[in-house]
Amino acid sequence: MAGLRSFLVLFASLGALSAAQCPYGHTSARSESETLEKREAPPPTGEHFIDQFVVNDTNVYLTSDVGGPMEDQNSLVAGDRGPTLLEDFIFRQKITHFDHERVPERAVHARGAGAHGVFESYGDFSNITAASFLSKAGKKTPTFTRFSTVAGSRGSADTARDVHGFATRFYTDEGNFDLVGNNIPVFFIQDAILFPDLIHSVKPQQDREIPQAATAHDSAWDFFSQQPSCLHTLFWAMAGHGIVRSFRHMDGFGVHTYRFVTDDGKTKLVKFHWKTLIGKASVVWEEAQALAGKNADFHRQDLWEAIESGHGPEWEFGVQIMEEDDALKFGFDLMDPTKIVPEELVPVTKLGKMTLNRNPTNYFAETEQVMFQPGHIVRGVDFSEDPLLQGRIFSYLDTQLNRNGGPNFEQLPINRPVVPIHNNNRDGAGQMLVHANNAPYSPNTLNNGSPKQATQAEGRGFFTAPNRSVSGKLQRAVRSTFEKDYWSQPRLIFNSLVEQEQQFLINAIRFETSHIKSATVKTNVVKQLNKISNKIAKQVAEALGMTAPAPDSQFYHDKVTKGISTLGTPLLKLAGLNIGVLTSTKSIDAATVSTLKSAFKADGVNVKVVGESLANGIDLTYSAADATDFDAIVVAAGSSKLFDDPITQASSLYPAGRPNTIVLDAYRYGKPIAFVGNAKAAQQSIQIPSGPGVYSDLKGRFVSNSTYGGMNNRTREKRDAQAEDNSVDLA
Ligand code: HDE
Repeated sequence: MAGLRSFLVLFASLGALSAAQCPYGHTSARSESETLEKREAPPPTGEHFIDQFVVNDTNVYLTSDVGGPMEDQNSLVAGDRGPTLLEDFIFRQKITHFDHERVPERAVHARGAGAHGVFESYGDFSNITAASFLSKAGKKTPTFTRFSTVAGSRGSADTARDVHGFATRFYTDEGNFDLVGNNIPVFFIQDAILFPDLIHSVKPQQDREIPQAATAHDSAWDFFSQQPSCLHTLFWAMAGHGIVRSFRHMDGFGVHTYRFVTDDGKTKLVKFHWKTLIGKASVVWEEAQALAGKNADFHRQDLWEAIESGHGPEWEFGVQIMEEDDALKFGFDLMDPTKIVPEELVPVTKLGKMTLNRNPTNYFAETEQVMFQPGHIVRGVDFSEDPLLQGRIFSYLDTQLNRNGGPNFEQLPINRPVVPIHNNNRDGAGQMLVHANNAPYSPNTLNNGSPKQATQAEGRGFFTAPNRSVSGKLQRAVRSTFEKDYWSQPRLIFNSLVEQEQQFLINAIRFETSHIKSATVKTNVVKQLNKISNKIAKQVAEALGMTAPAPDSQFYHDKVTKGISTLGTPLLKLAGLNIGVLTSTKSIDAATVSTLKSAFKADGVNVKVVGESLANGIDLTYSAADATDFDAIVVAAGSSKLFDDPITQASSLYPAGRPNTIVLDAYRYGKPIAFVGNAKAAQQSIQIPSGPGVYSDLKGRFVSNSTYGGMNNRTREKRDAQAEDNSVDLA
């Protein structure tokens, strides 16, 4: 069985506060000097800060909202057949609360899943930032991360093709820092004032609210083709980054240029990066579409299960560091969020690692009520003049007020920082604190001037970089320093994909644009694409039945950059991936099933064994299993009869041809498939050709003749060289 694990190696190459420490300091009096000094991270009590709010309903009586024990299964009625009485406070309380259970969903990024984690700093980075969570090697800071899609509503499918949100809150010992980013390093527009236009164009059509969570319609492409700043982000989304295998398999980006500020006020321009330590992976469009119907919770479930199984996802956190004087040095303005700084020009400096290790206890209380804001920053981090970022600083606070109906949402358990809050903000709906200071204003003498003003020099206050200055006349116009070239970088992205990914990207645009009805929009789209690549424009035009345009070569070039391709980058880990072993319940025993599973355990790979019935330790029946359940499939010895003739050999225990469909779908979705022992006959009967991604049985052993999913040419040589060592003894 040791050999079985090596199949996985090949597969990889293929492709807290305790109750006494309430954050608001109202249960334990802290001295003033204590709150003004630099504070250490919450002590490692072994408890998570959220635990103090968790309600334990074990072995208790039901109570009303105000505490009295009671029963709530029958309403209070008059007589045997009479109406319900207004007096029934129990009924009214229960129903009223239910009627108010929902809050407005997020205007964008409504569909998401979140998890707690911990960030660990790799070192003392006080030479570049005063941020306390980066002040010491090994320093740990609790985090909460929410991943999302953008366009769909709260109940939409996870695998909609879309940009993905990657928002992380660091609960630092100097307050909360939110990095509200995406899995794509650029954005559609350069100015926040265009955001409502962008979102109105991609959201469902106004009259019929169709299509849900999709840009394959006229208005989206009308906007994209009229506003060519969209093309760069669009190209990332049309490549695999729009249909990720899981949240774990994607990178994250702060998108805007921010600033790091040191204690003595020196600044650097920085771009934030999250780099997945599992490796990037995406699904193919056919599978994404199937998943949208078969398992709308695919990403949410994957995240949950990875954490529950102890294989919580990890990312390295890093920054590209640039000098203030370099803002215009790269051929575009660093304040322009539609441009990447290629890593060949400015490499990413790794600062630490985040591991997600705890699922929410309550989705609503944590994931739904977490209120991220780009305006949540800490000493050592500062904004930049990026007009998109500037607008976001306003929008997120505004939207949180709308979702919560008042300003006290920062006091909710998931939003409150792990350090005490002292200020003169008062009252409002849902105020949860009892402020004792009778002089809630500054300056005051009645409370000895407290809370005192914390500044750069005293009390470790937040401060705005002293280097920032502006001059010039007020204007309402695109920044003159913003590059008018919207086409070179999308071409850079296209050039940097492997051949098969390039075709996927073109196919994605073909799919989307085939849904456009307006001839004008179609023409405009092809014109824009032609400025990026004549090859793309021609292929899209062909599908739309249009005449291919002549090359518009002003922005054509052959440059490439790293970090773009998904298929060209091997997976780094297998933890949390699923292998389906198709077998026959009749020919396998429980001991073999259990040995199979433990052979994969060390790599964190889940094996699900599929058979006709759930006898003998089988996990899934052929009726319930689907190719979308697995990252790879092994058709095991003993199952060949099930494949011989999909009609006549069909068992009464599953629909005709079901085993064949699973293997064929897996093949179409580009998943590695292995045929073991006498299952080779199954390969012939289903007529799956040997080739990339299909492993055949040779003398009872597997030998790779392929690459991950048959889609990765660039790493093929390396992998074939490994094949000898990675042969597997399964038969
Ligand atoms: Fe957002 N965005 N956004 N956005 N955004 C929201 O805030 C907005 C932008 C991002 O998991 C909203 O709390 C404007 C860029 C994420 O809770 C809203 C502009 C990036 C999330 C809003 C942008 C993002 C949001 C809706 C143009 C990547 C989900 C609900 C200037 C850097 C956070 C909410 C979560 C959510 C506004 C552009 C990422 C309406 C005006 C660029 C990950 O306030």
